[in-house]
Amino acid sequence: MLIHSTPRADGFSMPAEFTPHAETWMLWPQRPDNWRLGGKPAQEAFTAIASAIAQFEPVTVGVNHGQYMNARQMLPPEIRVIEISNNDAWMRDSGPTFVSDGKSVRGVDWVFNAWGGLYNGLYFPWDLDEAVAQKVLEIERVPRYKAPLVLEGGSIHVDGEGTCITTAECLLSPGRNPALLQAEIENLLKEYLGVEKVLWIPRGVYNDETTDHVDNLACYLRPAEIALTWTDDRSDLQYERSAEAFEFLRSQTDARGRALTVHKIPQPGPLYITAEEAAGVEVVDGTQPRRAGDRMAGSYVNFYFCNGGAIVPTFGVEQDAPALALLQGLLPERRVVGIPAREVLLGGGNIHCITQQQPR
Ligand code: KQY
Repeated sequence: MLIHSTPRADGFSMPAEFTPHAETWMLWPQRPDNWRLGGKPAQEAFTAIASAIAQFEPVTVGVNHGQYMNARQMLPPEIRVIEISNNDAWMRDSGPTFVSDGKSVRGVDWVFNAWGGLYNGLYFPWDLDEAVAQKVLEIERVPRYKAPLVLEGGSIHVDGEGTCITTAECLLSPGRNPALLQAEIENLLKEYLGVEKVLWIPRGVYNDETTDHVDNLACYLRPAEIALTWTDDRSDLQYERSAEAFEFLRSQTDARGRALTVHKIPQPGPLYITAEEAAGVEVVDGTQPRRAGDRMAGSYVNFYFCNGGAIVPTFGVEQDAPALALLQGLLPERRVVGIPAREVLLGGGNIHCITQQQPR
């Protein structure tokens, strides 16, 4: 059911990810021009991630028709597998953003254009992705708002208490909403997320193909507390970006007037695509290339909260164990679970990007 008002007008807002979920939604990777070896290693990684989340809450995975039997056989039986046609597997971005008034949930269906449309989008067409949010909401019989804004879920985080963080690099990029002024975009965020204040971090993670989604750079651990991907190496291309985000966030207050505590989470690597990995991806004109030697936008901050847990990407590098220990120390009320996710990173994102929470 389509609603013609806005969440804010109706008393709805986006709950923080760290509050209780009814379930988690995911999609299934298969396109051979993004996932190496026909998607098989990514499918194994997605299976491990979905299985880890399913220890904490119900999981539904949407798959294209031709992958139904494969996904059904790979995923454990407690995970619901249903057909949802898609162009690629980023439920955070093509899926709905759920909003709540404390009694019921509704969904926001943003305009999706593959992270930049014909200007700098990552593939064409994206028509199947564009319909994913509506299908999820129809399946759940959740009323839908259609937002007049190109936006992906990975480009926003909220504290659930009136504040949204995003990056200017992403939301003001020419491939998204070139006809809108920053103040107009901010107003639409307030209307459709039900927030009162938007904090515009300048940039995200170096070489992030989403044009700097905030979910790869920073996230809320709880209200007024943020985790930020970090490096102490001043010669690293990420240093300036993280340092400016740190200074910016420390200079701000949130919607409730609180100063922000910012925790630095050292980045993995730097991580680069190997020749073997690049060779496994089909080259298609107009699709984001995967070249040997290209730096990947690896980050531990791209993790996912689920009921009682936090599912954190690991990369098989020396920074993994300290990062997991650091996050466990910052989240003592949860079980922090590390899952190997280099195969997800090779596709251009990570665990947060492939998941979407439906609040309880
Ligand atoms: O950062 C995200 N939310 C998604 C990454 C998408 C990458 C597409 N290749």
